[in-house]
Amino acid sequence: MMAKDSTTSSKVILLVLLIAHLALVSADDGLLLNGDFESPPPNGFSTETAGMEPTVIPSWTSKGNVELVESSQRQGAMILVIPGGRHAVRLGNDAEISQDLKLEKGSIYSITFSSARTCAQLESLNVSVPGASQTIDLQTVYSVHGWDSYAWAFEAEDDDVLVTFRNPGMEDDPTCGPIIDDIAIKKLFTPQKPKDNAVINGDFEEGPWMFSNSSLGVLLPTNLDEEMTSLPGWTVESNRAVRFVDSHHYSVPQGKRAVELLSGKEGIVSQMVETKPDKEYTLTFNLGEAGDQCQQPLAVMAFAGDQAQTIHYTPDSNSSFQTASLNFTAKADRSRVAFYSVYYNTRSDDRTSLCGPVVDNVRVRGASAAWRVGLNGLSLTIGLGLFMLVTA
Ligand SMILES: [Ca+2]
Ligand SMILES: [Ca+2]
Repeated sequence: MMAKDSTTSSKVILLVLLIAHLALVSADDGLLLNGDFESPPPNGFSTETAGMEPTVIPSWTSKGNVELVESSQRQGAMILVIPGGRHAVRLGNDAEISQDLKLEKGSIYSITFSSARTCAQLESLNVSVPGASQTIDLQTVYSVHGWDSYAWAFEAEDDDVLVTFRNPGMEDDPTCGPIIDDIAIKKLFTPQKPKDNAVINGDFEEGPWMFSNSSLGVLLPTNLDEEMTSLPGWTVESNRAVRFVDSHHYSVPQGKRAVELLSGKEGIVSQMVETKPDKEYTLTFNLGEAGDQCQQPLAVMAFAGDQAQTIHYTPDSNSSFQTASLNFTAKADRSRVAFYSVYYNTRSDDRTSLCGPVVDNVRVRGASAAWRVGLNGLSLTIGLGLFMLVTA
């Protein structure tokens, strides 16, 4: 009897631990509480009372003209764009929503969110936590659906972090303002640098949260701080974003994740890699197509140290990617590796959505002694062959 009781109680303890563990995990990675704005407010969803009284949004604190909007809701002649499900939130002039997150002090997190603009004017969205903030320009709509997902990274200064989304705009029409939906968070870790590769996260497997239905990928906007990036190791040094894509919705050369380059030379992803001055290196990477009906031709400009080369996408008939390489001699103890799309590509079906070449599996390897011996051996053989040809 005693034995049975103790087995039962240990099972209960195990179950409690498991639930506690699951609760911790869900608090860390994935959708924020009511991050999809589908939880009904105390008085239910209603567009009747919109603007009459402050909107109560479960799990969120709001300030200013914040409105829960519904799919099929009209604004003038236009039907509002709802990125996911049936509901989203719209921020009027200077309005904001915020939520307190329990995080781990000192860790780096990436927030993924979807946003659409409602008016033709320039709209932007500011996302902030104590000590960090970024304003994301919504002027460029990258997809024909009228909304995009974005990611933004920050370091948690405390265990309690208030994340705020604010519309910094002051439009004449107070019903204008960005729509937000599907807000999720992911704790990032920086992969170790592999022994035979100077590139960190060269396979792009570590990155921002992606929903399983992220059919539009996640845009990574300008980010000049290499420590605070949603794509560990990499920076987006251009005005325009690059797209993080997954293998469930796109062709990815290696693993489950890769980047798709957009907007021609306005979308640049780069990394400073450790090198030894005067040493020879080879940059290799996979160049592919995303399988999103992107209009060809596709090509990248690849940079490695002081070398740059245009590489056109010309794969074998039954492959969606090829391997390209570029040799360089390092001039310093850090060398820049960078990529941008040579062309400004759009999808062939809608001719509007931005697309471009996919880059994955980026490696920078030093030319090893063994490789040089091999090369010398090869040139000796060729030299001998030539000598024999000449003397024959
Ligand atoms: Ca929603
Ligand atoms: Ca990959």
